[in-house]
Amino acid sequence: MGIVNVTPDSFSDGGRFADAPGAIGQGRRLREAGAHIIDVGGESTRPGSEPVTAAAEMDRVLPVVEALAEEGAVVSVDTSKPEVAAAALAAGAEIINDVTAGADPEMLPTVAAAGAGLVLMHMQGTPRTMQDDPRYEDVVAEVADFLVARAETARRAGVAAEAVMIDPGIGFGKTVDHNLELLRRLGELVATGLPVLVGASRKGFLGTITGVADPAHRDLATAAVTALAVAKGAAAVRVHDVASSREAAAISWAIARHGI
Ligand code: PMM
Repeated sequence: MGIVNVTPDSFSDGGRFADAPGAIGQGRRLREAGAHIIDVGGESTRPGSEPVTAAAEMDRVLPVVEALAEEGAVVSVDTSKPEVAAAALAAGAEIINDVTAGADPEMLPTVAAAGAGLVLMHMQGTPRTMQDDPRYEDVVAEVADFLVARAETARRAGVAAEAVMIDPGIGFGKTVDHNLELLRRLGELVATGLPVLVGASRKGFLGTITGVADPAHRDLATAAVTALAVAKGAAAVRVHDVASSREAAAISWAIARHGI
């Protein structure tokens, strides 16, 4: 899954693809690099970020969704607003990527009515405050229990069971150690039987470990996570630089497809 943030303020590529032509061009490049899904987002969820209105989000994402879907791309839209989701699905998106795991009561019925795919992500708190002091007894068990329960709720709302992916939400209300624990024990999420998506691309914990301060220079670190996630059974990774993660995934898959 390649990332196109149509936002002025995302943490790693904020502003670079803020206009529709720039974002569409980036989506095309990610497809050429081998992305199977293009994830289009119009609201930054970086720590400390403020929400935007549904109208502003639609203005940002809809022209990009329409153009890429028209060209045959499988488009997902990163939104937690049902009205944005409905408009994006009508414009040709096939998947809703909701970082709140369908918290708005209208979201799951909206996805179900469109027969669309759904990514359910775990987050503790909200983007404005989530990194203040995240705490868990057992981060992996709590994240897994939450995601399994949300997947069951989605199924009861009419979303097809095979259309749901789960995502531990790396960096969303998690310390560096929480992120590492989730990756180390990713097998426990895979063991739920639900396809797992991992989104670690360019995130802060990679900089903490490597010392690489500029998020745009964290693609090598990201590819290392991709290799590990694929070896542990992840179904997909959400990344800014598709080419490097494709290579890492190909090698990891060649070695580990029968388990390591
Ligand atoms: N991370 C971000 C935004 N959306 N969606 C999913 N499913 N998983 C993630 O880890 C995730 C996400 C933040 O990263 P960005 O600002 O670079 O898009």
